[in-house]
Order: sequence, then structure tokens, then C-alpha cells
Amino acid sequence: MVAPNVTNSFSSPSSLGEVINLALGTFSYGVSHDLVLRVPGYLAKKQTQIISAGANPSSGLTDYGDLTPGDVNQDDVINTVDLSQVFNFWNATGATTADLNGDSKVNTFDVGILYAYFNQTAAL
Ligand SMILES: [Ca+2]
Ligand SMILES: [Ca+2]
Repeated sequence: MVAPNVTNSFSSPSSLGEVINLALGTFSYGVSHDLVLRVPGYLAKKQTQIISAGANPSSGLTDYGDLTPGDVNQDDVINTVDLSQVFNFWNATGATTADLNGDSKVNTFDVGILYAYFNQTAAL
């Protein structure tokens, strides 16, 4: 088996997000809340923000920073379960969360990405 080459082989989706018009009752305005960004195939990432009425933030976008690829099943850890899901979609084409580098194919490049971040967990 050829060693997967993960250098420059994936691009992160946009890590910018915006929370718009949160409903009162589930949030209190003017106090800090933990906002969790979940992107299929990536570890979730948390930001703490003071929520106010209207768009949050009031201008611009929240920068969640770089996202970590490899959490295929979205359980907040990159492990053998994710690896098995990559193998379940082996040689699949098209959109799937097992396609970690976004090239529409599930192959050794995706396994390489998963191994690069193996055992990492979401900091929630
Ligand atoms: Ca996982
Ligand atoms: Ca791929």
C-alpha cells in the first residue's frame, strides 16, 4: 500500500459562521453562551460569545479558526469508528462525510487525513 500523502491534499470549508436572530427563551441576551460549530466530517468547535438581539456578531462573522478533519460520524472523537466508515465508503464517489479532502473520492488520501488527526477530540 502506498503511504497516503496528506500534504496540501485537503482544504477546510469556511470556518466563519454567523448566528442570526436567536429566539428568546432558549437564550438570554447579554450573557455569554457557548456556540458550537458542527461541520460534517470535522470535529466540532466551540466559541463563547455574548449573545444579543439581532445578528450575532452584530457585524462581520465569527471566526472559529481552523477545523480538524476526520470525525466522519460526528461523535466528537477521531478513532477507529471513523476509519471503519471511511472503509465502508471505500472507492465511493460523490458527496460523503468519509471524503475528508473533498475530492469526491474515498481513498488512501482520506485515510491519511484521518490518521494525521487520530485520537483527537473536540474541545467542547
Ligand atoms: Ca468520530
Ligand atoms: Ca477524498
